[in-house]
Amino acid sequence: MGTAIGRVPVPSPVLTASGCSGFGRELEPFVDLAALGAVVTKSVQLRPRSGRPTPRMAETPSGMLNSIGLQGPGIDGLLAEDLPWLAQRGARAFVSIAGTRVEDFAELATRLRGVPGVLGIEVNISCPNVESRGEVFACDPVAARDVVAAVRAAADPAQPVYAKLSPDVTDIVTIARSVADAGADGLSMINTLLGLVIDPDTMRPVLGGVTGGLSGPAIRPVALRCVWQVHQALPDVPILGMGGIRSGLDALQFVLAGASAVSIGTAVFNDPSAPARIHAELAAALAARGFGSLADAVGHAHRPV
Ligand code: RRO
Repeated sequence: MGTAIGRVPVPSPVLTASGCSGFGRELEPFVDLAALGAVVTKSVQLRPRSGRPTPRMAETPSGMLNSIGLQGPGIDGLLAEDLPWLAQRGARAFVSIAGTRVEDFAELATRLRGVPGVLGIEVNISCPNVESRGEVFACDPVAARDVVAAVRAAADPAQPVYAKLSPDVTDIVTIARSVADAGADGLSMINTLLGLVIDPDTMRPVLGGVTGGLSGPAIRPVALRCVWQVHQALPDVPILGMGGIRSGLDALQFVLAGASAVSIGTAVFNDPSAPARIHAELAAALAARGFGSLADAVGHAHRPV
């Protein structure tokens, strides 16, 4: 059951989600990486970064908070180690890039031109764990547009560029329209939602970075609502849906709302084989409902009964 990222065909509509499977190594014992739509990498920046103070993860009954703070190897490490490792295994990499200036994003896209195995670029303009809200480009339509336009201009024309959007906005359709007009080939929705956990014993925030991004089942209805609204407004823009997907029936809901592919994030912490399992469950769920292909089901919930 294949799909496309932009116009590039991939063998599966199930991808990993950025930040939850690193650069694929942790999943390799459990999942055939080459059979995934792609491995969406942890967001990479121009330089290596050590991230926020520990602890950086907190569990809640309905989801997980992280305040990783963009820890990563930087683009040089990614190009030297991680991308060749994925390419050797026949896996496609969908490289998530992050920066604090428009020029950072453009330079990262330039460095990724023509790199073997790089399927496309996910432009992470929505990390909540940054120093100021002004750095969350996805909260402002003009800032979001400027980043995406610069990346689309700098990137390899063969590599689709997806913009990763934040749920922490008043009107996600305005942001989606702005980045689509700027040349985004698709949208990744959604990043985590800013949250807080306080330890009742210490009576202090659990996370070293105080606040963190909430992921997992708690945000699934929010993510689904975002996909629904954006597909309704922009039905021709491909959507990679994510946010608390744990089963094939969860993934089906995203497809019915308008996603043509899904990313699996937090679920891998409890079940590292989740991407393969969810692919099989989604295929069975589509067949059981009489869909001959995934494309037939995309946006089905919008159609009159
Ligand atoms: O590294 C992080 O703290 C992080 C990133 Br880049 C992101 O996009 N979303 C998130 O929840 N955490």
